[in-house]
Amino acid sequence: MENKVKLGRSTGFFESFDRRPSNKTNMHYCPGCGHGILHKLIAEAMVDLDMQTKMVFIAPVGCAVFGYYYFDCNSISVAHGRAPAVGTGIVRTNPDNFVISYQGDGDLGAIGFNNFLQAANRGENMVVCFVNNAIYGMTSGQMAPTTLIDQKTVTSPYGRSADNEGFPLKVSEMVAALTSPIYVERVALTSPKNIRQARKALRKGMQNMKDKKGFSLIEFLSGCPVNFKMTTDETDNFIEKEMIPYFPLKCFKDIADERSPIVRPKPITAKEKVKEILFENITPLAKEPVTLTRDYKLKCAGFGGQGVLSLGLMIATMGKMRGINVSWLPAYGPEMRGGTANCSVVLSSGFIGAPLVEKPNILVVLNQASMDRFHNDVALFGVVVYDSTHIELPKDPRKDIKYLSIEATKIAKDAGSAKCANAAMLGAFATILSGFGKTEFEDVFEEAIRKTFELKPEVIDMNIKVFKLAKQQTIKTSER
Ligand SMILES: Cc1ncc(C[n+]2csc(CCOP(=O)(O)OP(=O)(O)O)c2C)c(N)n1
Ligand code: SF4
Ligand SMILES: [Mg+2]
Repeated sequence: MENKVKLGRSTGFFESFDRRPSNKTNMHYCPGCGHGILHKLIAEAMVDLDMQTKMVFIAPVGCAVFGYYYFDCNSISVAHGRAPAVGTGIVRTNPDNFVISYQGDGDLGAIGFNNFLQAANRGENMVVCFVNNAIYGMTSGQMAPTTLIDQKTVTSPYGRSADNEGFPLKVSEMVAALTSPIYVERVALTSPKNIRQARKALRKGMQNMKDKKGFSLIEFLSGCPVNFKMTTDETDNFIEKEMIPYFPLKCFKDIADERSPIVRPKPITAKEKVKEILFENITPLAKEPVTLTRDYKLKCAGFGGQGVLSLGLMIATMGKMRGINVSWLPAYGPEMRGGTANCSVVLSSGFIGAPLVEKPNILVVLNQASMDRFHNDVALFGVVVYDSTHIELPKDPRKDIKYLSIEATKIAKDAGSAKCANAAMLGAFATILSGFGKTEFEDVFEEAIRKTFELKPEVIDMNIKVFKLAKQQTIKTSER
């Protein structure tokens, strides 16, 4: 490995920063900022260690958000705090790639802390470069998880207080306590001596990654003169005199030599193979997908315990059996205890952008509260299907949607189990679909019931019976 300090710009950087809309020669960092120093260390190390072509630099949300302007390697910009999660995807799908998860104290220690900690705990093969400048730099100096006690920021104008905001987070100490990480060191981007140590630590972490040994964390104490409202000398002094006593510079863990290279099962990414696995136990019908001319966006709502979630699941399963994309999103929480429960279901021949259905084109309701609460959300010319055994039209019915009803609970009760009112609603749904000419689902309803209740085989026959009875009933269009 080339280890000599070189003068001039590293070839790890683009020759010209063409991705920058304005100045193509300089970085955007303020004078005296630690980010610029660390960028240089990274660029040089990735060239010297011959990792450039396989390196993926993950830029955080924070002042380093534009890191991809500078590094001549693969790069990705991610949502705030999500670098270790995206990095996990990269190294798991392409284990030969290298990932630098570059994160500030807000990005890593606040919004993204769980993502970070879980990646560390899984021992992902990556290097996390944690820039601890004790402040939110990009957003003009708010308090960070690592802001020191008594340090003034715009959101702690009297200084951080342990009683009010707790003590600054010692990230390296916490991560070193986990079993998986192999290397954890805290360094500082201040004096030449400290920068030399930072350079060494970074290279060690990167070598670990090259050897596929797992997770390395390097915490860089760094200055933000602009938001500290200090000169660069004062900033270095603040790091030396205030930060280092609380965040000691230290190698907390270095056990790479004790670990063998990680070998993880290769994930299956080939589309056809994924389909085969997903649909293996479902039905051969899935291999000839139906084409829907429009998406079905449903909301099924009622009391917890009425089977609205299973109703949604049955409908989603039908879609799955016919080879189209489906999503099923239940709403849990306090609503489950006797209050309303609901789920969103989408059936689509295309991609499903969001599984949450806010404007259903079909609303299936099993209690009055859900009728009153959701009917105003139904999309223009949409349909509300309700159980008229105990639900009435809302006080202010809309003129631009249809209200269809079936005595679901009565049908189910007469058949022997009022609990199967949801299967009666499925029957109503089948009738509505055949009204739309969507008979291609015809042969999967019963199979969907069987599949949904395969762990409760004793309820299958009754559900199918109620479904069939309901399908024979005429659905009423309610007067408005
Ligand atoms: C989801 C989301 N929440 C909040 C923000 C606002 N925001 C932008 S950067 C940032 C924190 C930056 O601080 P840090 O991670 O310490 O990076 P620094 O700028 O100090 O290097 C925040 C809260 C955002 N962009 N996205
Ligand atoms: S605001 Fe602070 S962290 Fe951001 S570039 Fe300027 S000095 Fe660096
Ligand atoms: Mg910061």
